[in-house]
Amino acid sequence: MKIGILCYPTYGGSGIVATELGMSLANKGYEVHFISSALPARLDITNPNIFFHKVNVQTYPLFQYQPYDIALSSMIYRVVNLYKLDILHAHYAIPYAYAAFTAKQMLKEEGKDIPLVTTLHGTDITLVGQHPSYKHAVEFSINQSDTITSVSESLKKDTLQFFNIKKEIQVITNFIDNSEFDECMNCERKQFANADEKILIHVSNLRPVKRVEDVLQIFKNVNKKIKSKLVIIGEGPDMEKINQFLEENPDLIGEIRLLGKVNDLYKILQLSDVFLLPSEQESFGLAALEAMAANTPVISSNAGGIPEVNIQGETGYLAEIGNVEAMSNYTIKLLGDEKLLAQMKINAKQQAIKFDLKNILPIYEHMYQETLLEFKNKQKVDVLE
Ligand code: GMT
Repeated sequence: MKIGILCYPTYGGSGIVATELGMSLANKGYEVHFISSALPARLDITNPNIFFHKVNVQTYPLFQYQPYDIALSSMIYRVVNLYKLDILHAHYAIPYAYAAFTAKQMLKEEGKDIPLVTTLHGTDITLVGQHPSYKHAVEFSINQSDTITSVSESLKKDTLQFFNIKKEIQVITNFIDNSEFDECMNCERKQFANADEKILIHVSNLRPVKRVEDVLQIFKNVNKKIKSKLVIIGEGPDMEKINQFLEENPDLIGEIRLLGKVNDLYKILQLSDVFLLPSEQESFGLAALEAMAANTPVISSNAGGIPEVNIQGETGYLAEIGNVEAMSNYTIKLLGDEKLLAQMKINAKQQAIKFDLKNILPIYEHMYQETLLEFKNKQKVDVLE
């Protein structure tokens, strides 16, 4: 089967999920074509089953805004034609589902068609997709998809609540390849903390929905009671809030390490004692799952799909969004009790194993087969009519 994957190259979890999915499919022998504005960050282009097609936006002095969506749909059209793709898989509705629909219309003009799967990831539904500038186009393109999947039950519920969706939404949760965590056991903890200190970690694209100010405040509270360091990984618009916090709390400058984007994420997660995810919105929380795969329990808010991943009192603790006091107290309780911490590290790993790639990849494969079958049956019916 030849699969076209449409995704963001870097920004956020949808690109990571799309890339990991595509690479796993390629390893199983599928031919996978990535169509994106840049080479996806984690993509291994040396795999002979993987192809990358860069969307080139032609600039022109007349354009106030560069027409990415037009260039994208043209590229989808060309790749489907040139490589005879069997199926398209759009990750994040805006603009991927919309551009894929347009490409399909171009193909139809030539008597060709191809099924489209759209995977809803998060803010395409819960935030940006609801803006009046996008809402109707998002709703339309979701409804035009042959198969719709969402990464959590919570996101499915939100989609049905906020949009008029006329098709079944299949939940296929995000996944993690636990085998990638077996390789990096020899990590240097002393690089980040002294032997008697605990390590708290936060990984995100530092947008307002991640509530980095809560991360900082939780750490401030915890640090008063427990010898500890905070590691923040990622870049984004709220970096300024971190700088401001450090200016206001100069005594914590030496306690907080800002690493930006890193290549060794899994290694650093394995060194950590607790992962903080106090998000305002989180359809799934892939970052929390990655932490758990590295044996790191999670202190989080109860936003969106997080409770489907982080289990209260088992893999960590959850509190209401913005309840910094509760999240601080939970962290202090966890880090102050070695037995509890050791047990929760084990539980976190066990939870990550439930979401292992080995369990989720066959669900994706089955979904592609079913989508193709239904699409072909529908085409036969259309011909008869
Ligand atoms: O909204 C984002 O943070 C970006 C978005 C994405 O498309 O990358 O992330 C969402 O998708 C991830 C992968 O499915 C989920 O794990 C994140 O929870 C989700 N983020 C939000 O809902 C805020």
